[in-house]
Amino acid sequence: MLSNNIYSKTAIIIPTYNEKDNIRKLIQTIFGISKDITIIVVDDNSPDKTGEIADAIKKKYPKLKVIHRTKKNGRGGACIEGFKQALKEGSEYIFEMDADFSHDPIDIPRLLTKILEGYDMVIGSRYLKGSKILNWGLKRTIFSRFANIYARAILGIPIHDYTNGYRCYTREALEAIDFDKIEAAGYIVLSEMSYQLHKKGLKIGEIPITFVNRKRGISNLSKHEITSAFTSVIRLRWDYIKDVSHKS
Ligand SMILES: Nc1nc2c(ncn2[C@@H]2O[C@H](COP(=O)(O)OP(=O)(O)O)[C@@H](O)[C@H]2O)c(=O)[nH]1
Ligand SMILES: [Mg+2]
Repeated sequence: MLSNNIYSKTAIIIPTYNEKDNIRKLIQTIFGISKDITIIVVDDNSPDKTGEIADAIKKKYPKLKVIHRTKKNGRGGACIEGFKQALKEGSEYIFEMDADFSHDPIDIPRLLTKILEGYDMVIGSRYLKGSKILNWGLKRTIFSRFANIYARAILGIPIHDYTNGYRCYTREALEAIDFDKIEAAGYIVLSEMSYQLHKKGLKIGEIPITFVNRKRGISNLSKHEITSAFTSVIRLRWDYIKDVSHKS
C-alpha cells in the first residue's frame, strides 16, 4: 500500500479533446484511489464542453485543476503545459494518461510502486510479456507495432512502447527535459521525451498493462499524425546528430 504522503506528491495530467462521456467518471475513479492526488486536466476548448464539465466539479474536488487552451493544438503540447504546472506546484511524481479509459486508473499505484524502486520514468507498456491490447482493429494494431519497431530501430532506446502516453515521471526527469527543444505537438512528443531522458542517462522502466480501446467518443489520431510519426522519428535522430557534432 502506498502512503497518503506519496499520493499528495502525485499529479496526473489528463489531456482532453471531446471527452464529455469520460472525463467525470475518470476524475471520480482517480480520486477514488486517493483524494490526495492532484489532477490537472488540459482541455483544448473542446466543442463538446469537456472543459466546462471538469470546471463544474472543481468545488467537489479541491485538488482538481483545469487548464483551458484556446484551440486544439495536439496531445503532446497539452501535456507539456500540464507538466510545467505540476512542477510549479511542487509535485514529485507526475503522470500523463489518456482520458478515454484506455489507460486503466487501477495501474496508477503499480506505476508509482515501480518509480519508487528508483526509476526516472516508468511506461505502462503494451508490448511486454503480460501486456494486453483489447478492442483494437487490425489496421491500428499493425500501425502501432510497426511505429514502435521503427522508432526502436532508429532511436535505439531500450524500451518496448514508445507511443503509449501512460507514464509516470519523477520531478527530476521532467526538470532534465529541455521542453523548448520540443517543436512537435502530437504523439512524437512521447518519443522525444524518452529520447532526451535516454541520452541524459536517466533510468527508464516499463510495466505491462492492459490497454483497452476507447468505448466512448472518437479517436483524435489524424492521418497527418500517422504520416508525421514516421518522418518525425528521423528528424529527431538527425537533430541529435547535429547537436553532437556542433558540440564536438
Ligand atoms: N488537449 C488535447 N488533448 C488531446 C488532443 N488530441 C487528443 N487529445 C487527448 O489525448 C488522449 C488520446 O487521444 P485519443 O483520441 O484517444 O487517441 P488514440 O488513443 O491514439 O486513438 C485523449 O485523452 C484525448 O482526449 C489535443 O489536440 N489536445
Ligand atoms: Mg484513445
